Amino acid sequence: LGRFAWDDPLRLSDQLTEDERMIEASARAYAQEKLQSRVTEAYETEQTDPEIFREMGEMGLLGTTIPEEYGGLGGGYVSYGLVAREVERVDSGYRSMMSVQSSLVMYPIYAYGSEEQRQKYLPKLASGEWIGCFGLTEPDAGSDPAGMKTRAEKTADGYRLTGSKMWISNAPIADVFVVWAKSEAHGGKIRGFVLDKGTKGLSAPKIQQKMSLRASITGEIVLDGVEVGDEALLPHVEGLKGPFGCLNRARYGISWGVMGAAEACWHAARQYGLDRHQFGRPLANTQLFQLKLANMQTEIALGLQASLRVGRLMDEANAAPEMISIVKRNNCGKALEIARHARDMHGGNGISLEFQVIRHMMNLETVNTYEGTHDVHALILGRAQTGLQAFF
Ligand code: TGC
Ligand code: FAD
Repeated sequence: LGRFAWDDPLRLSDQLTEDERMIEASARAYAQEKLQSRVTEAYETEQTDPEIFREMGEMGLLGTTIPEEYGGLGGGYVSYGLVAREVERVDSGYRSMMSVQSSLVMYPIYAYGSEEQRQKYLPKLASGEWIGCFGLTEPDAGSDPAGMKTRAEKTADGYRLTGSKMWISNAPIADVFVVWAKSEAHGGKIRGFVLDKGTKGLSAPKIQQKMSLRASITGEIVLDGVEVGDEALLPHVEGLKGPFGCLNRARYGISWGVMGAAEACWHAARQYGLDRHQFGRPLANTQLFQLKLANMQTEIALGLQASLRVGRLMDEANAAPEMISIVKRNNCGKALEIARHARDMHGGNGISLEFQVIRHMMNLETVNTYEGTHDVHALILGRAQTGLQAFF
């Protein structure tokens, strides 16, 4: 008979390589030793510490899949997923900071950039010396990014960008801005541009009063006739497949990350149920409590197996975007449900930041929405199996 571990029921750890286990262990050590102790205050006071990028860079947690010659770790997608899970076990906002930098800023510069752009940006982004952000969403174009209004006009030696981006992670503290705009010189097709902080006409005001993802700063990007040289254009991609190529990677990472947040909630609920007595016995000694724990254990074990499968296929360059929609959508939805149950199982204490679960629950509301909402991924999957477009 095989061994059963309650906290690793399908023995995910047996399915990892030695290298993957090492990366997982160092990400876990960093997250638990350096992030866990500051998250409650950061969340409460809505503070993002830019130093975290430097620390993550030093630990090799930025650009896990980017080749070593550009400062990355040269690792695979399963390793990247394991890092996301460990960081999000502490807070979805910290994972957001990491995954925007890795998948949405370093990846497009690596995959679509010129050699000069790679040399200029990637090592400093990998070390965390520079912070990056990714501007796709606009005030009037969220689920439908093809409806973006931001435009790039050709000038004598470059481009002039005008428009605004909304809900952009890291933007107010960013040094490097990857932004997507419709370029008149390219027949109105969407093109990517890399902008440097301090360029005239570029600003990124902070979005205030967020009740979710409060440890990760979010802003607008205002492009008020920003003039850049030709070298700011990402030369090797055109159309929506540019930003979507980045989103495939970030969405996949989220599918692992949210399982980390869900595990934190599940473990907290289990421990709370063992410690807290009502009606003369531990809460965990009731059938309803155990049913909820069994559901959490099952959904997390299945979700992790699914992400592992997609990660292995990504490492073989053999994954389809629809597979990523399945794991992003399902794991986010399940994680949010688990966090809501864990909050309930903590009773009144569940609404206090001290017990962590409400922070995860609030964060997961965002994660269920960004990078394609739960329903938008359902429409992607509906289209893939019926051939019928139901977005409009
Ligand atoms: P559609 O006609 O489906 O596609 C247009 C072009 O794009 C290509 N494409 C993809 N390429 C690669 N990977 C994918 N996943 C792709 N999906 C589509 C497609 O082949 C086509 O190429 P071509 O060459 O034929 O032009 O486009 P649509 O306009 O009908 O799209 C519909 C929809 C809903 C699927 C899509 O727009 C969508 O996914 N909407 C959600 C938007 C979204 O995810 N935004 C995320 C913003 S970034 C963010 O949230 C970061 S949060 C980060 C953090 O803090 O962690
Ligand atoms: P909408 O698209 O207006 O959707 C509203 C509701 O309508 C949703 O329930 C949606 O599912 C539903 N809906 C939309 N279309 C349909 C349809 N056809 N059929 C049925 N229902 C539909 N974006 C970036 O570019 N970069 C970032 O770094 C970034 N970071 C973010 C950080 C945070 C904290 C948040 C909250 C968002 C971030 N986003 C970022 C934006 C995010 O990707 C969008 O919020 C998301 O794509 C949804 O767009 P929207 O908010 O405009 O909602």
